[in-house]
This record gives sequence, C-alpha cells and structure tokens, in this order.
Amino acid sequence: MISAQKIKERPRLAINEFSRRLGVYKHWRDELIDILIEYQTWVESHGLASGEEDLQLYELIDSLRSDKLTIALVAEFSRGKTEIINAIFFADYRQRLLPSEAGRTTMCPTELRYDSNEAPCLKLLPIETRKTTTTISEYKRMSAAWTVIPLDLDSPKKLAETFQQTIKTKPVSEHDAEELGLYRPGAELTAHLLNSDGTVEIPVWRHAIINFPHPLLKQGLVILDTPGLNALGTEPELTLSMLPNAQAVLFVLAADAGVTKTDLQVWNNHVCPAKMNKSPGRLVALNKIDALWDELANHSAIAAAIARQTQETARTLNISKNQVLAISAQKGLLGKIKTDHALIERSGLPALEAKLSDEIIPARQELLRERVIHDIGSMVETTSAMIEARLAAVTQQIKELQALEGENDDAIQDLVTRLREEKQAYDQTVVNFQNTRSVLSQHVRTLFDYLSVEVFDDLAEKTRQSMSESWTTPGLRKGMQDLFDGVLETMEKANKQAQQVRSLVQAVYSKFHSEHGLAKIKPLNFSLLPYRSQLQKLYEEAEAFRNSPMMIIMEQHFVVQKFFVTLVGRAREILGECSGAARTWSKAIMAPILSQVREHKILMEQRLENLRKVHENFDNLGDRIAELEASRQNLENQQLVIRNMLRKINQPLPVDP
Ligand SMILES: Nc1nc2c(ncn2[C@@H]2O[C@H](COP(=O)(O)OP(=O)(O)OP(=O)(O)O)[C@@H](O)[C@H]2O)c(=O)[nH]1
Ligand SMILES: [Mg+2]
Repeated sequence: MISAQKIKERPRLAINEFSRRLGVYKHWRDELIDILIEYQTWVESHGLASGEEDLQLYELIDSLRSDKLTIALVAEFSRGKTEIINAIFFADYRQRLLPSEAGRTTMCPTELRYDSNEAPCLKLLPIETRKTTTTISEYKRMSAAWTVIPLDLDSPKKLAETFQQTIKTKPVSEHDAEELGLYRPGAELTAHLLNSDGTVEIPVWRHAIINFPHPLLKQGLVILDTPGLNALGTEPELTLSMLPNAQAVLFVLAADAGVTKTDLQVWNNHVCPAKMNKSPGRLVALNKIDALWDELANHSAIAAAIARQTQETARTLNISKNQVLAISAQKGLLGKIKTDHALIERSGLPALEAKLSDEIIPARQELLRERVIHDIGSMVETTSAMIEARLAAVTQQIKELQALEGENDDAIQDLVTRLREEKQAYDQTVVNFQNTRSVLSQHVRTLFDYLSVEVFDDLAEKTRQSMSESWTTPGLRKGMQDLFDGVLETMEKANKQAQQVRSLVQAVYSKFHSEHGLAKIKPLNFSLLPYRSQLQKLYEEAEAFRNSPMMIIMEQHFVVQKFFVTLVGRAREILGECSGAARTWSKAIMAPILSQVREHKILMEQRLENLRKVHENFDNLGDRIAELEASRQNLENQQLVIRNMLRKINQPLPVDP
C-alpha cells in the first residue's frame, strides 16, 4: 500500500508538460491578484474609490482566485477517453485509477475537480433525478440530493474500487427506463440496453463529481469525462451548457476504428455544432495508434501510416491537421508506470499535453487580462484623472496665493468675491446635474426593464403555452425560434437604450470639464455583443441537438419538454448575466462624476477657507503656501504609483521559458 505522503514525495514526472505550464499560469494569475490587492488597499487609503467600485474590485479579485479551467473529453463509447485521463493525470498512482474497459464503460458524466472546503470524496447524483426538471447545475447547490463516498487517498486500490461506481448499472422495467428517457422500445439506438429477461439496463447515477486533491486540480483544473455521447440518455445540459463552457474539448477517435458514422454524429452534435469548427480549444486525439505498431514493419513506414491517418481525419472533420494528435493512451500510461521514456515518447502523449497547454493556457490568460482591463481599467484611469485634477487645483491655488505676496486687503477681497461667484456658478451646474440625474435614472430603469428576467419569463411562458399542443421535435423548432427571436429583439432595444444613456453621461462629463475644469473622463461603454453571441451559439447548439438521432427517435412529450426547460434555463442565465452587467455598468458609469462633483465642492471650500485665513492674518500666507506645496508633492507621488499600476496591468503576458 502506498501512503498519501509517499505519493506526494514521489518526484513528479518531469514529462508532464501540462503540469509545468499550468504552474507558470497560476504564478502569473497570483501576481495579478497581488497587484489588484495592492491597488485596492492604496485606493482605499487615499479615498479614491466609491463603494460601488470597491465592491467591483473585491468581486474581481474573488473571481480570479476561483478561476477554473475546464477540459472536457467527448467521444463515442470506447474510444479511450477515460484511459487518456488516467495516462495524463493519474499515472503517478502507477495503476489504472478510473475504470476503462472494452465496450461501454463510463455511465455518467464525471467531473474531476478539487474544492479544499470539502474532504476528498466521490459525489453521485441518482439517475431517478432525471424525472424532475431540476438541472444538474441546480442540483450542485443541493447537497442532500447527492450520495457521498469518502475517498481513501492512502490506497490506490481502494480508490480504484470506489471509482467503479461511475460505471454501475442496474436492471429496471421497460416502462421505468422509458419514463426516465433512457429507452425507446424498438429503437436501434437503445436495443443494446435490453436484457434477455426483458428488463432494461440503465446507469445507477446521473452525474458524478470526484473531489480529489491532485496538484493539477488544486491549481484550478477541472476535467469532465463523458460517457459515449451517442446515447439516448445524454443530457441536453451537457451540450447546451457544460461543453460550451469548457475551455477545451478533446474529441477522441480510435485509430483502429477510423472515423465512423457515429463518431461524426457526436462531432457534429456535441463538439462542433454549426460554425464553431474553427474555434480554438477544440482538439482531436487519434487514440490507439499502437494498433498500427507492427513489429514486422519498420518505424518510418509506421510513422507514414499514422501521418496519413491523421491527415485523413483532419480532412474528414474539416479542421487543421495541427489540431489532430496521434496518441496511444494505453502505451503512454504503461510507459509512465514503468518509467520507460522511449515508450512515453512513442505514445505521443507528451505532444498532446504540450498542445493542450498551448491551446488553452494562453487563451485563458488573455481572457483573464481582458476581464481585468474591462472591469477596472477605466477605474484606474478615473483614479489617475482625479489625481491629475487635484494636482491642477493645488497648483492653481499655489499660484493664487503666491500672487497675493506684497498685495493688500483689497486684492484678497477681490479674489474672495471672484471665488464666491465661481462657486455660485458651480452650485448652479450641480443643481442642473441633479435634474439630469433623474432623467438618467429614468433611462436606466427602461434599460433594466428590457433586460429583466421577468420579461423573459413571460416570453418563455407564452412560448411554452403555444407549444403545449405540440411537444414534438418539429413543435420544438418553432418554440425555439419564437423564444430566441423575442430575446434578440429585446436585446436590440436594450442596446439602443444603453447608447442613449452613455451619450447623456458624456454630455454631463463634457460640461463639468469645460466649465469647471473637472477631470476629462470617457464614460464606460456597455456592449451587449458578448451576450448576443452567447445566445446565438446556444441557439446553434440547441438546433444541432434537436436534430440529433436521440431527439429524433424521442417523439416523446417528456423529453422534448425537458429539453425546452434546459434551453430556457440556459437562455435565462445568459440574460441574467447581461442584466447584472448592465446594473454594474450603470453604477460604474456614474461613479466618477459623483465623486468628482463632491470633491470639487470641497476643494472650492478649501480655497475660500485658505483665503479667509490669509485675510485674517497676512503672516499666514507663507504657511499656507508651504502646506499646499507639501500636498502637491504628495499628489505627484500618487501619480507615480498609479502609472506604475497601469503599466503592470498592461504588462505583456509572460513568455514561457
Ligand atoms: N490498444 C489500445 N487500447 C486502448 C487505448 N486506449 C484505451 N484503450 C482501450 O479501449 C477500451 C476503452 O477505453 P475507455 O477509456 O474505457 O474508453 P472511453 O472512451 O472512456 O469509453 P466509454 O467510457 O464507454 O465512453 C479499454 O479497453 C481500453 O483499455 C490505446 O491507446 N490503445
Ligand atoms: Mg470512459
């Protein structure tokens, strides 16, 4: 028996390229978090951010910390998905940890991840939960629904035994299997499930989560193993939500089988619906190349045969041949277990690991950086503009006071009068601004109305009612179209509304800048585009799923209805995110002006107060000037800090050594 300590101590296999690069990524992310924390503390101590902005920073840091990177493995059954996971991620255990056997093995989607708040365990969701319309992501928040088995990390043997749960099946009556949407009498697709005694063999579990303290999983990696996807039981949620949300999908083929008709169905329906073929993060593993390793043929002839098959695969799937990697998961696993470097190299596994990290890590990095710049870039710029405005004001005051040297009371009185007039004009602008604000609030409310989840729910309900007569796949098509047309239409309206809000705010900023010298700020833009394209993608995925063989034979009320519910749920989520973003934006767009208006008022009062003191006693003049000089120095230092911060955030990504 190998103890957990020994597993930890055993030198990690240096060939795991993925692990090394993920480490570089994590280091970069941690540095980014440190910069943000530094900024947060600094902004707070200088009173430079509104409560809204503070919260936004806090949320950003939090989400960077919990950033996850998901790789999903998708294929027809028995192509070697689970074996690839064993070979890439679990070879250190020197045995096959996840069950990988001939025929249909994995029975439910299995997520491997690590959450340090929970003890290592296997969590299982019973298959019977399919009868409800509750989605798996909703069940994830309901811990009571899951069966939890603790993991004994000290024993690879016991671990492997526990993981056998993911392949468990049980016999039920035909009626029960049909009710669960897993079986259709007479259909070829489900014929293999029928036992000789007339019962139907179905999976015991609907979904599995393995909470496992593997170093890669601890770094935020999530691996999603799926059962052969050309099965009737495939959950729409997998296609509509889990797979699109993965950063990478690894599609697996077997060299001995070639690209079969059902492989192509899985590819079209689950990996590359519609126009997504060229999107990054879609890789193909041509597995089991050891089937071509012929002892009697020479190496170059074998290499040529593998290259030919790789090319052929790329052509059939219509992707670049760089996206297809020939491997032997089994030999790779064996090579790692026996520390046979020649075998590992020959298995092609290191090249796949490198490709996986090449594909997803830089893309993830760029995405995170964009997110940081989007969320706080303008906040940092605003901070910087505010410091500049303060600096200009202090410099002006110094000039004003210096000009008083050698002057008399009248000169001070003149200045006070001028300043009072200036302040009156400013107060009037502020009053006008308050009026504009209420107009703005009105516009913002209209924007929220367009994007409200209630409006969407009404639309979904109407669609549901119009479909209630036709819970069939053709009926579904019409329902889907109505729903999406409706949502896209409201999004269009919301887009126009957001532009209107932005022009209004722009006018306010310009006025304060040109008439009162407040910092020049470009109001934040709000783009609905990312949400629109997410919806578009969802529609295309739903369309592909609707056309998939399992839906076509399922002319069944219950399954169609459930599909629709999942679809509505996902669309609602996207709309919810969009309206959340609109809310944050509407506050963020106003925050700089609100704090500046307040600040400018204080500054004017300060100037008057300074003059009053000088008026009282002319000897005060030198002290006042010295005080102002000190605050100018302080502001100049702040300016340096903020420039530094901006430079760090915009820093290019680290080049991999
Ligand atoms: N010769 C050879 N056999 C392999 C290789 N990879 C996997 N296999 C075998 O192929 C069979 C299926 O592998 P699995 O990993 O269970 O395949 P899967 O894609 O997870 O299949 P499902 O779980 O049923 O969807 C097992 O018997 C594996 O040992 C390989 O590279 N070469
Ligand atoms: Mg499997």
